[in-house]
Amino acid sequence: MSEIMKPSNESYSHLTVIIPTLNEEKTISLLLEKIEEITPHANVIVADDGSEDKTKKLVEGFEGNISVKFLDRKSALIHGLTISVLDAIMDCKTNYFLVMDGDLQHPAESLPRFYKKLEEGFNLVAGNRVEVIGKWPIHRKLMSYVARGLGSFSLMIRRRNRVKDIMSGLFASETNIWKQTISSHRKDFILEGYKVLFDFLKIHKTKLEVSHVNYVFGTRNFGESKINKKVIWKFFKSLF
Ligand SMILES: Nc1nc2c(ncn2[C@@H]2O[C@H](COP(=O)(O)OP(=O)(O)OP(=O)(O)O)[C@@H](O)[C@H]2O)c(=O)[nH]1
Ligand SMILES: [Mg+2]
Repeated sequence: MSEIMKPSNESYSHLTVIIPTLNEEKTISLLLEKIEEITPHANVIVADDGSEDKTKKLVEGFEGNISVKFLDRKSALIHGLTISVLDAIMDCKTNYFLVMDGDLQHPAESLPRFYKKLEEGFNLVAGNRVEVIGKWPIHRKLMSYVARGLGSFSLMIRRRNRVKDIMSGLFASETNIWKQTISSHRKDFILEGYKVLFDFLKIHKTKLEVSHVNYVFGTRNFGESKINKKVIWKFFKSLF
């Protein structure tokens, strides 16, 4: 893995923030601005599955002093949140990466806390939603709660590494560990699914040093949710 950059003293230059997107024109520019402000010199990969709004234009036209790459998956054979994240990780040139949503539901302000834990030597730092602010319909709350419990149980009976909130899409890790697992087990991930961290933990057998960062999750204020019944069903099937 010689292409991996050595950590430098420049803050956050060895971190790549991966943002999977599908039509996030309303929030992506503000998110990039926040990342630039909060984690200067970080790298960003926007893994886009063929947005039909201005997401591509806004990302490619972003002017700032962070490196922002638009990974255009428009003509990819398989689309999905998980495969977009996996492709971005394989493209990642830094020691560490962090995955976050593009709709401002994950607080960019928490990024330094993830980074600090990676530097302390943790292999995996998982976001843990301690509160949801805004209105979340009761069925979403229930689904999240049940999925969280079942996901954790599923990992426990398999004797795998576990995290507190398996449904959180906000997490950070060491790039090499993931590259190796993706290279050897790509077909075992649910590529069209949306719980990439759960898939990884299910597949990855070696012990990891895991830590957590608590955060407050916002409900979506802009744009539309892309989570549909099909991906939810696939996730529940994958638990067993
Ligand atoms: N590349 C890619 N990104 C996706 C896909 N589906 C969703 N996303 C992005 O993944 C992130 C999470 O998707 P959301 O629709 O916000 O899912 P969610 O946060 O669980 O649901 P809401 O609370 O309703 O927003 C967002 O940045 C989306 O734009 C996809 O198929 N491909
Ligand atoms: Mg969202």
